[in-house]
Amino acid sequence: MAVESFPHLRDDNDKIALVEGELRYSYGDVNARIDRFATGLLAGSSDLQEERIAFFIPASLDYVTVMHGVWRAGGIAVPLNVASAVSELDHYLTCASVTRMIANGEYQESLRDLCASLNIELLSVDDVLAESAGDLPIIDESRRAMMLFTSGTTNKPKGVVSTHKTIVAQITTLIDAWEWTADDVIPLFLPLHHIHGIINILSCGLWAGATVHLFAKFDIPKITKEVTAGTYNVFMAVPTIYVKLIQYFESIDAAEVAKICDGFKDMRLNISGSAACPVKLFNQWRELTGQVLLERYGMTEIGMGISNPYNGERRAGCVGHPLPGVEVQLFDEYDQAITEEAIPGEIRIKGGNVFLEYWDNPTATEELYKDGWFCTGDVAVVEDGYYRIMGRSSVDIIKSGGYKLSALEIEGVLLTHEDIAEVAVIGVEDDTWGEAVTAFIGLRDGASMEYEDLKSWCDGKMSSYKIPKAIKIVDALPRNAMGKVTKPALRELV
Ligand code: MLC
Ligand code: AMP
Repeated sequence: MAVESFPHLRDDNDKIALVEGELRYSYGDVNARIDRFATGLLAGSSDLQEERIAFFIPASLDYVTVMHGVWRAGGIAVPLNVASAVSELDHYLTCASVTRMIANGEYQESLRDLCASLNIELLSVDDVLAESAGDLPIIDESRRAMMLFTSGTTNKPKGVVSTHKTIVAQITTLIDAWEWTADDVIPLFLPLHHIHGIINILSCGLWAGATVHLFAKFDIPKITKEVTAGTYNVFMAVPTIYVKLIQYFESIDAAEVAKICDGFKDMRLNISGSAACPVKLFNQWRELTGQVLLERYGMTEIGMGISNPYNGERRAGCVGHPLPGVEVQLFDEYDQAITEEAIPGEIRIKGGNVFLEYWDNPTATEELYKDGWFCTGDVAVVEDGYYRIMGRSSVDIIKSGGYKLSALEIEGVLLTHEDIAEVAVIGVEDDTWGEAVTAFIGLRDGASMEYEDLKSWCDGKMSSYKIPKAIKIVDALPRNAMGKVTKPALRELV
């Protein structure tokens, strides 16, 4: 089957699709701009044939124009984190063999040297937009559409490739499960290089014909002002955001808090995901706003897999049931399917929602597929029909404020510090971040280290959210008989 324009944007020309500050853009305007951008990208050719086009643009009309423009012209969209360090961008661009990069203004300036060194053409959105729309290719749904970088148990992030079909499956299951409609209005303040922002909010919103309010960052005063005004009826965030909202409530007067909480109370849906929502937070949010958070479970490679019901009991500490079209099965350490409740096992997933491949890395792709099941590395148990996430099989993956971080990647950077002889990074339970990056450091003879100095040293070498929140200087890291650092032993030192 072929799709003419993906994902589907309503032909309802006057309906507002996007709101950016004071500016409002109708579906008609957005559609026309995307067609002009796609035409400009094609520059006379009939199809981009999966050319990788990266973009470095915060949430905005331009972001949507570029993402959909690349899709409509037959390219692979590579949205990048605008907060990345140069060495991280170098890896993404090289790994994906990006040929063109779209960025505006100061973002473009920050990329000039890197793009020149990698021979990548650097263009602004205006450089590409054609005067008028031309013919666009018909795209088969099996073709690659998007590459998102995700950290894993390896040193460098891998490019997760989804097809048009994958993305449609990821969107449509959520449209049905969470009863999206054209009347929905949702704020989008999450970063737009991850599926939570891209699929669950932006793409579902645009597919449903809803209105998406775009924020370049999580701006609490601006967003809560709109919540008080009753602008939104759906709200989706990572647990850290609900924690930060509650912390904000503690810093403002009670009358103001009451108004904001009333705004939340009037919404039809508040969702939490990307990391575990502690039961304490679930209860606090219900007490403050009356909203029973709907917690769901997902992953870059699968979109959303498991969700508490929209209608029905949303159980604290649980992620609910498999979404329609998603097959979920727990497996034990011998790869045997677990058929009884209360026995923990690894979550494995099948379905149209599952990604195609890690870009240019067939070995990594094969490693994570067993008998057609994608192995998530997350461990869960089923209790009374509800899935409950118990943790991850790897200690080298950390979830901080919804970001998935690789301990090995952070260790790799820290090891380039001249005073560091050995280092082990773990995630330590934290009320705000879920897990806080903590580095255990063995110093070279005679060296000393203050936390603030290390933090400044890390600046520019890694995205700021990866920088350790704490360090512990140790004489020697605990190791097993094979000489491998025993990370669980480090946890006990905290
Ligand atoms: C920001 N900081 C973080 C951080 N975010 N530190 C650790 N972990 C994080 N996640 C640090 C900054 O480095 C800075 O440090 C300070 O906090 C203030 O930065 P900020 O940018 O002003 O913070 P804020 O806007 O409050 O950001 C918090 C946040 C953000 C929660 C809004 O982290 C965020 O958007 N997280 C969501 C990520 C996401 O979308 N994940 C979904 C992945 S998809 P300093 O020291 O310089 O002050 C997925 C699948 C699924 O997981 O199931 O959805
Ligand atoms: P990412 O690769 O950034 O998409 O992160 C996916 C990971 O986030 C999953 O493998 C889980 O470890 C974690 N995750 C997502 N949702 C939840 C949730 N509701 N509870 C616990 N962990 C979650």
